[in-house]
Amino acid sequence: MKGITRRQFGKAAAAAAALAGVSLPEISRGQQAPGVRQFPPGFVWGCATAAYQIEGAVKDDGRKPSVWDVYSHIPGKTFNGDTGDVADDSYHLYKEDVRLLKNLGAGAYRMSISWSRVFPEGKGAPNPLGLDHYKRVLDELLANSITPYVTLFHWDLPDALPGGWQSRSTSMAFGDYAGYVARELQDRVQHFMTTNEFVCFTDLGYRFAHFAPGMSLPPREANQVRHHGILAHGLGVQAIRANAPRAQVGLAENANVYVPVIEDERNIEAARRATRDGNAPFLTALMEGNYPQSYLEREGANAPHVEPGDMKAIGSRLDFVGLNVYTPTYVRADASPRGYAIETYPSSYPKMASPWLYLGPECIYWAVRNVCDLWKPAAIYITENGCSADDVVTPDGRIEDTDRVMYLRNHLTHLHRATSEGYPVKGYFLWSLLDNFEWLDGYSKRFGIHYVDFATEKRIPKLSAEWYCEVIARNAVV
Ligand code: GBH
Repeated sequence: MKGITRRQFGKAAAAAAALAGVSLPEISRGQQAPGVRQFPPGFVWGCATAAYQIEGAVKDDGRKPSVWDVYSHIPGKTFNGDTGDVADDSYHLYKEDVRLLKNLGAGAYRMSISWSRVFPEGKGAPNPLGLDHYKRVLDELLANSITPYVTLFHWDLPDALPGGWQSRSTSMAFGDYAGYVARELQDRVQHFMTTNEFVCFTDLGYRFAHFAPGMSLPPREANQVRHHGILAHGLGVQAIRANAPRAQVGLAENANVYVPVIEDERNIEAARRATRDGNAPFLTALMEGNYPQSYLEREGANAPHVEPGDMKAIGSRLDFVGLNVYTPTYVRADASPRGYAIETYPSSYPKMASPWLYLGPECIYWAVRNVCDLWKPAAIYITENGCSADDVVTPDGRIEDTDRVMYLRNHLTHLHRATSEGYPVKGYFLWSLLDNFEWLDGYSKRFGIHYVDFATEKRIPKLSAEWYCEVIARNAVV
């Protein structure tokens, strides 16, 4: 990015300071200086994306439609009728995107694989051309010393699977797909995530008719869909372990993050209870290998039907828990039987450019702390964190996204609190490497640290990319 290396720059600055008779702390990679929010040595810095949001090329090399292809083409579902047909065209421009990562100095990239490229019908015969594409992408990453972290399912369910997530056989099909991909890619990939954000492909798709496939099932059926989602994860973990014994296995989950309104013992305890209770059908079930009794009682006759062996699979040991963190839910202790109450947001509460994205940077600390205090996972990654902003290109071609830098800097400051208190956070993936298809919001919401001109597919680093480059180089908040 620059004419001289950082080391040279640091030396030159130190020399200049020595001449001037002052001593400046030389803050460079791996060095601790007073007041510097330094991350532990070896901390992994990366960016995240997902297949349907960036790839385009929806008909190339034998790919068949996913539920999101179908849904985004239904008039009125997405902003402006936008679809992922072309998106960032990363299917063809992946070398350019790896170059963006390289320029940042990123050590890792979280990407997802499109199930319907690998198994166009969701099951049956694999399509070798589909996996060949990912082998090329992975080789490009590895040639640039960027470690791939691969998500197997980021919502793009093959449309051909009968019944979608209403059917238990979809969970089995996911297990088969996960095992196949893990076996084929184990020489290139050491970190696999099964699924991304259960609530988004179960409740939002099948209960609230919001995301694909747009159904509003009654509670019993919707709870069964949830169960099939977490069962898929569990079968996926087992299949990956059986087929790629050296791989590290986890998932990426947007657990609700409960932040104590006041940081005292009572409210901290309330946040912990809320974390267990508010994530009962998903992360809690995974971490405990059981649905909490309170969830089963609450759902009563609508509770999911569980077959023998399901909960054992669901509770499979994980090498890491990945948390996608965006926004807080504030809680306080109260005298109710459950012991906590959720605060409502005042209308003046600040938000980023998406209406749901309330700004509360301490949520990243509490996401880590609540999960670690409750379940003591071996390792945590922040698998997503980032924000939308109303980016504009200035006449001289710059994107001055100071609001995104503010969002990120504050989140990293609170993440630093977690690492400095000894919580086992191993890495951070910024959402997102580049602007992309933001689901129902189409191309109207930009989350990238690289701006994409969707007419030309030109990528331009934003101020936030410059900032993140500096964070990575110093392994510290800047
Ligand atoms: C992540 O979800 C996704 O993993 C990623 O694909 C996505 O691009 C990124 O966030 C940014 O959105 O329409 O008011 O009902 C974050 C969690 C859950 C936030 C669904 C938006 C819908 C809000 N998302 N939620 S609303």
